[in-house]
Amino acid sequence: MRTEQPKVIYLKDYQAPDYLIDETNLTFELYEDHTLVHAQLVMRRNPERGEGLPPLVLDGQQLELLSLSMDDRELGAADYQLEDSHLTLQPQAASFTLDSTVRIHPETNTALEGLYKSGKMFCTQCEAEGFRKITYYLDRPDVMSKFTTTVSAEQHRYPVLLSNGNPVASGAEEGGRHWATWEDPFKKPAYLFALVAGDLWCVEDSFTTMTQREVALRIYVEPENIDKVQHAMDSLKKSMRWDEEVYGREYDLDIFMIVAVNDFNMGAMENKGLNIFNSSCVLAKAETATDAAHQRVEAVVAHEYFHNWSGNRVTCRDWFQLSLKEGFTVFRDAEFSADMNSRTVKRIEDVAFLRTNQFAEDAGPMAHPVRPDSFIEISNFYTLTVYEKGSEVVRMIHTLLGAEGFRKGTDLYFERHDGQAVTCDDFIKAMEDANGVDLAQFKRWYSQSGTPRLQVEDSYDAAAKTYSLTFRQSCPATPGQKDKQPFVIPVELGLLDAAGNDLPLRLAGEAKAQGGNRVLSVTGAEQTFTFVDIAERPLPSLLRGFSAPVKLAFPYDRDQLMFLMQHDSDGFNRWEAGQQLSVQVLQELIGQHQRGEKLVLDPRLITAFRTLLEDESLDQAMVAEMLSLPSEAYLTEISEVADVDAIHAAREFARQSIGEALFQPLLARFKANRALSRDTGYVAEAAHIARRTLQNIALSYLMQSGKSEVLEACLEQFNGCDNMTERLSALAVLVNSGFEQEKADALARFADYFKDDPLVMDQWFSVQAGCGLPGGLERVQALMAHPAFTLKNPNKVRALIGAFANQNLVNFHRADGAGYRFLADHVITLNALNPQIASRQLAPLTRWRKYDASRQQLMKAELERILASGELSSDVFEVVSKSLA
Ligand code: B3K
Ligand code: ZN
Repeated sequence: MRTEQPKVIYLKDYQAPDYLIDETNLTFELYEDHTLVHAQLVMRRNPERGEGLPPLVLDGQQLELLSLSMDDRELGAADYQLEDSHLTLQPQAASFTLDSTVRIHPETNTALEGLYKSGKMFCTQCEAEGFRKITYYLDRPDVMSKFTTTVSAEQHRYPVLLSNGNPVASGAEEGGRHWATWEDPFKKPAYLFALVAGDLWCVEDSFTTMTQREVALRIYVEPENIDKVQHAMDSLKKSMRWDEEVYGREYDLDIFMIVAVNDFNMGAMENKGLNIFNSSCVLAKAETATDAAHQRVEAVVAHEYFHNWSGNRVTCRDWFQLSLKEGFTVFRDAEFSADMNSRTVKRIEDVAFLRTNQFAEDAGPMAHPVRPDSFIEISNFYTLTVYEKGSEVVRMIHTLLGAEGFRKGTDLYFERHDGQAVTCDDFIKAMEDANGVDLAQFKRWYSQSGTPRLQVEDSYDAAAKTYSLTFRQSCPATPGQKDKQPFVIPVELGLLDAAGNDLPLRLAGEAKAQGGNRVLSVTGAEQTFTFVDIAERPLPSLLRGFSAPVKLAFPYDRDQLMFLMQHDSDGFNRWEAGQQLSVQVLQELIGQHQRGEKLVLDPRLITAFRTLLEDESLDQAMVAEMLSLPSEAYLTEISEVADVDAIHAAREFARQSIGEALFQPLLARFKANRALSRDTGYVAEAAHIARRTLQNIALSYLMQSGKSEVLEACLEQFNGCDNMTERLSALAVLVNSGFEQEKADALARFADYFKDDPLVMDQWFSVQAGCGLPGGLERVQALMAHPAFTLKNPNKVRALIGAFANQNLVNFHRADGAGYRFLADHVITLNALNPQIASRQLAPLTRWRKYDASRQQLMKAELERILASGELSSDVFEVVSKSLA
């Protein structure tokens, strides 16, 4: 826990380091009750920082300094100053070697940062500032060094000893111990350092690169998981090929390793040559992981692999530039997933996630630009804004420059900056220079926070045959930013004629039409575009593919939305029209509920859904997406003041009405798809994934009827299927039903069967935590006493507490505030155990401004209670204090 006051760090204060570390030679002696770390740092004065020898200030936290010497001269207490998080000493020459030995305690490290133990294995997590918990160092990404690492441990407990780079030597020691030395030929910042020691098994494969080099691929897991690795290995090979084909990027070491660990604060980490993964993002087989989990493994394996270029070879100068690697890499992994699966479905999923979660962040107290200009705790800035909005910003560059222009830009970026630590400006500069364009105004996406609104009006002049669209952009005030300058907003669009075809698009002043789909660049606060040769009033299809992360408003009526749902040539916008229709209908129901009126569902929604269900030519994955109503979280995000109970009642009523009105076509789809599942068994291909998704959505609507016929079908699926996708869906449907006995039986049997598989038990916790039936809080409280639950494992915290607070809105926001009290209690406990996880779990409380006065009071009171609860980590302190400001 910190004892120094939390300090705000500003981007404007950035200065290059005074000293550089050319070589880092580490030796770890791992024991059960402590670890010794010997570090030899070959250092020199940074020539860019001028003359003289300023004091050397090394970062270090929770380290017990045992010895320190400079150029072989032992230093005594009078030679240095030791504070909570720094060690300061005075170099005597421009080049010198510093040797230190510290004692650390990975065995009691519950924060899971630095070196720690996950179960029986040792592992590390150093990004962003975890390396300072391993040894005294210049722990900043612009200090890049060549690392050599020796690990020594008891042979029997830790037969596998890994670090970054290539293995160069190993041997046995006295007393049943052994050692291994690894050398990483690439200079890297300390945040990419990794070490693993454990009793691990590995699956090995190889990859031939584009220049015919053989790379050994190894995925290490605990022995019981060895049968769940093939999917990750396949994903890795696909990623390596894709990065060669799409970006011309080849892997650079002779070996690439992934290690799966159970206790991990996030999804995975791109350490050079030795990626460490949350086991939830590596392990997958049909019997234990859903289709969605398989896709997540594929995406995360790709993401971390892609970092080898976008992040490792070219890294960040400072942590304000985090989106330089994260936004770009999320964009790369999203395009990879789009190429491997359905492009439209991937886009729909990403946009739904962004609009629900990132837009909420952008409208809340922690709103910050894609490149933040200050922070207290950098761990709090691994956000949806830096990652997902950052990726949207890169996507817009791709849209504006086109695929070829974008590739020219990335080629120049990698060539110019290979081996360097750079900034978002350097990335943009490469794009500009490679394409001869000026992105000065575009760069506001990096510096201005908040989600822009784009209001669109149209007018048609029948006599002149012209059609005009007027765009007005604005951006709400966000913390620290009152007035915003106009953004560059790429608007991809088409104009539909009465038959639903795209009209040729010719702007006034242009010689000829440029296709039926094009991108307009909206750059002014208000801007009008006039299309000519338009024989009839068209219906616009705007922001196709969600070409910019904005809130677009155009006054469509419901019939127009139904028309777009059927005819838009852009698959994303067909879905979007359906979402807008659902939102209009649900908002009407919410109003009825608030006025105490009888709820009446607009029958047009039923008609639209019936059309989708009955058209067998449609892609089933798209049908499934289009049949999914906007989530309660999304309805909350778009409300001025969110009425939790009305939102829940309206959405449940709509689901019920759809289930009843479309019972027959839903049942027909369900039965046909379930029968196919029985015939073919589990197949991990797109068409089968689509079929299962639609089958499971149909089942959940059908269960609304409460008919015993559906219960039987659900139990048949639960008991008779051969995969987790069908089994978990059936379980979720039962859990949300009123069939108490069957529900209890199914939950008990599932837990009994899967009790030894922590990842499956996470699903079991989540399904129950998300159940919106009354009594949700009590159910979650009871589950916290389950033997499989522990606050020390982040996956468990997310599966139970996180799922409850983020997905079970009606129970979490109980009017008496008990849900808030529950969350705050656990944040206080977690603050001492694992500050990063504590601070993440806080997010739902920070959104208090969205709710009615009584809930606002209750939520604020809990934030205040956390603030007063004692010594807070900088992580929790920053989020709580900014939320209350
Ligand atoms: N770069 C890591 C995130 C590290 C988070 C540190 N608190 C994973 C990723 O984005 O690939
Ligand atoms: Zn990343």
